[in-house]
Amino acid sequence: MSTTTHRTGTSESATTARPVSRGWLAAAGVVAGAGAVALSEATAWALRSDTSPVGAVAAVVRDATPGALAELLIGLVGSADKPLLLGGTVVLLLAVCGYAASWARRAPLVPDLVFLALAAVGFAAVMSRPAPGTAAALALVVGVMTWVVTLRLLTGPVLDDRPEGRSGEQEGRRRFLKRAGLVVGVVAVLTVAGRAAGGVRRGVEQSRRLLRLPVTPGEVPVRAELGVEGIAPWRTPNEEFYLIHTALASPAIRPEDWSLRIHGMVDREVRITYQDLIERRLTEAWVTLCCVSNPVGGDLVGNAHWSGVPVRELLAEAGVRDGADAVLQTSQDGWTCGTPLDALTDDRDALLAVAMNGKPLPVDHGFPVRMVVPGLYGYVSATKWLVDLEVTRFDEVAAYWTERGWSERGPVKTMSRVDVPQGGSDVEAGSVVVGGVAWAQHTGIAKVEVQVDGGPWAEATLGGSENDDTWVQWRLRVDVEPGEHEAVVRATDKSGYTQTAARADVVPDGATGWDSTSFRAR
Ligand SMILES: Nc1nc2c(c(=O)[nH]1)N[C@H]1C(S)=C(S)[C@@H](COP(=O)(O)O)O[C@H]1N2
Ligand SMILES: [Mo]
Repeated sequence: MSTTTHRTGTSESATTARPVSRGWLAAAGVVAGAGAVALSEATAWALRSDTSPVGAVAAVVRDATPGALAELLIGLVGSADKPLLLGGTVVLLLAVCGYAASWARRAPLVPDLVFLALAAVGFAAVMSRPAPGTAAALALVVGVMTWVVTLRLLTGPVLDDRPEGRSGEQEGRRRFLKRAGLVVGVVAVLTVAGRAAGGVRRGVEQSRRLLRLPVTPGEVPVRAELGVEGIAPWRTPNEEFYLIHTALASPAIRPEDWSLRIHGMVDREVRITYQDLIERRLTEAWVTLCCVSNPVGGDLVGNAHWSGVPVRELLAEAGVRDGADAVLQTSQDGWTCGTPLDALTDDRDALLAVAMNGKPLPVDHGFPVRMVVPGLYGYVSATKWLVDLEVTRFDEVAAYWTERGWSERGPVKTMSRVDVPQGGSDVEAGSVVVGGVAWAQHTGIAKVEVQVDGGPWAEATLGGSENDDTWVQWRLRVDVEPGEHEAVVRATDKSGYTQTAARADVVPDGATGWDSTSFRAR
């Protein structure tokens, strides 16, 4: 009984009497902050070569610096501006981390809240850069987790109640230094690993840049562009082309390591290397690709000039056996889809594509080889990082999205979209141009009609196109009085089908319904 009383007394006096070393807490914050930044950068580096949270913040700082000041600074430091900018950003970050951690005893929540705020700034910075991607978001999550764990690990010995006096102090310091050493070691190993993984990606980017393929960017057909500002450009630039894939990090495949196997219900198995493929006669075609998950009015659709080898030629060499009706495609990262055999063997431009708009496929769009099939949604046809084609039967196929409730067949549904006037915008009363895009790949768009404020349907002017596999732009001049207005659009394809007004969700086989825009005329 007396022992218990004694212990309690000691511990209370230690808590109140021992002076708290804010310096040690700040040191813990700097080490934890450095660890968090390093692992966050290493994650971004390993997953993607072009996004870095610190780099993004530095870029925002750069863009926000008034031009004259920036010039003055660059004049002062010359070409050292970039390292200085990055270094300055890191120093500032660590200073904030140290200061925040020095509050760990008096206000234990402050360090974590401050770090979360820093991460939020990083997130905003990353999102403001072109092509942000999930990798950067994941990198920030890794950073926050590293901070939370290492800060507790390091402040533990400093915050621990222990007997007052020199020996207690020394013991705390010893434990702090031991743990700091451990943190630095683990972070260093993981950072090196991250950089090594990133190095592979950079190697692939490098070989991609050095490739010289006999391909062209294609010529945009005359009158494809109707010259209306705000309508999506007829050719979607590679950097703006939507991205959909299940892979967390895009597979990094060197062309010399790539090969495609064609097997299953065939007379002879075919294996083809990248070199074999690009030495064949390459076919080029404009094809609009769209995602089954694209909602009415959505932008998961893009048009590009693709170069590649018609897959029907390779299937013919393999010799497709009777009874087959499907091809199971597999990517290097294990994603699969089932494609109707006839879409790959009829006369359409179903390509094993190696280039997009005249450039080797971007890594995120499937480098070195992907499939593109006009008329089918991407989830049943457009395999990126393609490595395997198995000729088979639909009743034997289990593919990634069909196992998750999406339809086995995915022909593209006829669709139209209004791009201008933008929803919620103000325009001048009088003559107003309504415009957008419409697509019905491999069937073709026959006409697009617009209805303003429930009035009669009026036929829009269509832009040119080269084939029925791409979208078309459309435009219509309408007269509007001052006030609120709504314009609705619907397309009719060359089979005579007019888009239904009935709204269907994207699951299981693509959205239906009419797109519309509401705007105000002054
Ligand atoms: N390997 C792989 N290929 C894939 C996918 C994927 O998740 N993994 N997604 C598909 C889907 S759903 C679509 S819509 C298209 C998108 O192609 P893009 O990212 O080049 O626009 O790729 C298809 N190919
Ligand atoms: Mo998709």
